[in-house]
Amino acid sequence: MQRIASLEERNRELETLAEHLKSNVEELAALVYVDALTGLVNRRGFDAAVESELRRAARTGYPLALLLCDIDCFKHCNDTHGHSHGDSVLVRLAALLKDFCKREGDCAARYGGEEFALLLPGVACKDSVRIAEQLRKSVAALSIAHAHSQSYAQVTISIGATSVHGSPLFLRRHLVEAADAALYRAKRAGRNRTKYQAVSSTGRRDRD
Ligand code: GH3
Ligand code: MG
Ligand code: MG
Repeated sequence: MQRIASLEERNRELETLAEHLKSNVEELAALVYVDALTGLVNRRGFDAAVESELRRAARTGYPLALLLCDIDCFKHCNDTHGHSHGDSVLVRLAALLKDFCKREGDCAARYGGEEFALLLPGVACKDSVRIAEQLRKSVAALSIAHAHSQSYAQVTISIGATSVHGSPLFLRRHLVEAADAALYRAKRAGRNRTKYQAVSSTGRRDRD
């Protein structure tokens, strides 16, 4: 009798341990998608979000916009004010980007070092540029010191915007390449601006 009671007790302990283990595994799995510095979704999480939203766009026919944002002359910012100031700039911009996630499915991600991505389901061309400009102006309005920036006294970002209308033909690559090309044009044109590049499976169209 005593042996049965002790086995039951042991069983309960093992069940509790298994529950802890399961929740730890779930927490770890979630962390795989989180950027440690900013708390935003990381590149891996962003890739998963884009895949999922492209599938949803193809199902529903709704548009999907992507803004790629890159801090202007950030190397100079680090060189002038130090790496920890640079880190705090990244944290502040990440918080701002989070504020731009207003609807279900909106996703702000740290795409790479000083690059961020904003994925906006249901947003088409014109609105993507309008939101990008709001974001760009909000960053400038933070007035974060950036003494060595080429022409600006404060931290600024350049944005490459793109959007697709739901179609099974669009791949993550199509979306990212168009946004990246637009971002490149924004940098070439002098930074602290937004450029839009449409993406289609048949060809590309620029809009200045
Ligand atoms: P551009 O306007 O052409 O984008 O110029 P840039 O200086 O921003 O671009 P560049 O690629 O030359 O430099 C990116 C800098 O971003 C260099 C790197 O030290 C910094 N950076 C990347 N990740 C981090 C980070 O986690 N923390 C800090 N403080 N700096 C970072
Ligand atoms: Mg960059
Ligand atoms: Mg940069």
